[in-house]
Amino acid sequence: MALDRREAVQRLLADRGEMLVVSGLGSPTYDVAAAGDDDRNFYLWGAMGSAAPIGLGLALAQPAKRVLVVTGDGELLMGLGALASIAAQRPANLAIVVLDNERYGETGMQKSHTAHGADLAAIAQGAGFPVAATITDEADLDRIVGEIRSGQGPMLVVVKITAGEAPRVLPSRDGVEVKNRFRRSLGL
Ligand SMILES: Cc1ncc(C[n+]2csc(CCOP(=O)(O)OP(=O)(O)O)c2C)c(N)n1
Repeated sequence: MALDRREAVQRLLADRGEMLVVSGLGSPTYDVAAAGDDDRNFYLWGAMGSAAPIGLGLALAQPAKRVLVVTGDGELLMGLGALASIAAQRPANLAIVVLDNERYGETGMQKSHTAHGADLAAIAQGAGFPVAATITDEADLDRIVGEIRSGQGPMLVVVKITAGEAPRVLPSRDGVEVKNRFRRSLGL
């Protein structure tokens, strides 16, 4: 079983409050934009492998805010070492959601390592994450939304999604403006 990526992200971000969101390049950035543009979204357009470490830095710098990283399996696979750093730092306010279609969607749907058995939740657990899970249905998604809002992290949630391509929704590609408005939203 697997979820629709747009519906899953919509559900994750509905009534998000002050939550800060970092999106991994490609489809996760489009999914987060499709759920509604927001000054508190920090969209990545490149820097593959950097979404989780950027989330870590943000969570440490803004301990009073919840930080959610929404990224892809391919993106996370490029920077797995970050999971060990996150576990070592233990930011309680950080959640990572991996939209796992077992593919590199942006570049032609080539199979990623998760299609060959790599288990990202098990890897996070092995790195020392106190909370790591894989979900495949809406009931689990509903349960996990509350955890992401107020549970004790760091947590990593793999959301298995279908491999279909959703229409692209492109937010601003001006990295300086995205950064500036994100900082302004924090009063910086
Ligand atoms: C260092 C680097 N290598 C490769 C790419 C090309 N690239 C962009 S997105 C992407 C696939 C991302 O896959 P995933 O994170 O699983 O997202 P999906 O679109 O499948 O949801 C790749 C390979 C890149 N931008 N940077």
